[in-house]
Amino acid sequence: VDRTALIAGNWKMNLDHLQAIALVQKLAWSLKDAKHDFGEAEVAVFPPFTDLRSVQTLLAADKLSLVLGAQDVSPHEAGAYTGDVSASMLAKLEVRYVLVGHSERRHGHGESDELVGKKALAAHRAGMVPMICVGETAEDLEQHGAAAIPLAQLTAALAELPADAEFVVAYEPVWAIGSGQAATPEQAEEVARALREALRDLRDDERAAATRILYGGSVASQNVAGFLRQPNVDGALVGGASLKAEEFSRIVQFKK
Ligand code: G2H
Repeated sequence: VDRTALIAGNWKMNLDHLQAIALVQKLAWSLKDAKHDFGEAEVAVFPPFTDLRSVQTLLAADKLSLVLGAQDVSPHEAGAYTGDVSASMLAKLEVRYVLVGHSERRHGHGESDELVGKKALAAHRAGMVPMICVGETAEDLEQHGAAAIPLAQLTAALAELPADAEFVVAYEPVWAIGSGQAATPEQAEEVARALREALRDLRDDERAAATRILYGGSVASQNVAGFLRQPNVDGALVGGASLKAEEFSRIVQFKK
């Protein structure tokens, strides 16, 4: 099965819209040197909401083959939800991917599995692809092993999504996020394999084979290839290292 690698840069709450423009321009420059050789990967950036319009405009003007992602979405369509941003608002900005259930949302904002699923549904209904983030804490790892919590989180989110909806899974062990202590490629593969296996039951063989499963958590240019070499790891969700143009372009041009 052909699962095009996906390298996703999650900027989190960094860069105002002017800094965002500067970063994308630098990125474009670095990548032009590489003649847009993304190592055959699809590359997406996930700026804060306030940067989306600027980045969208820049991508369109420069014909850059970067794809736009958003870091969160409201589960509601419209109305009295102060501070929220709807899926249709994001879709109008040509956003293709929407992160749902990032651990910083689950743990920092108390988002439940059910809410994560409803957000995924909202993104799907607006024509975007939810990127469902799952991962175990250090404590979970000790008590239940690596795969149990990610499997439960994925199962709960998919219960809200129609059977034919496309989605991406991002496996991010919470203990590896922003810690500089990435999982080993073998650890990532073990959970990715278990998640793909579960997708056979949760969906079907075809969807299980076609769905991209990314690894996230302290990915950098030095370790990205090790993850991408794993048969069940189809890309990376990159946080800190996506904020530096040269580093991110090295990641994007990973060679297996
Ligand atoms: C995990 C990752 C990106 P970092 O959250 O989502 O961040 O690469 O900084 O660990």
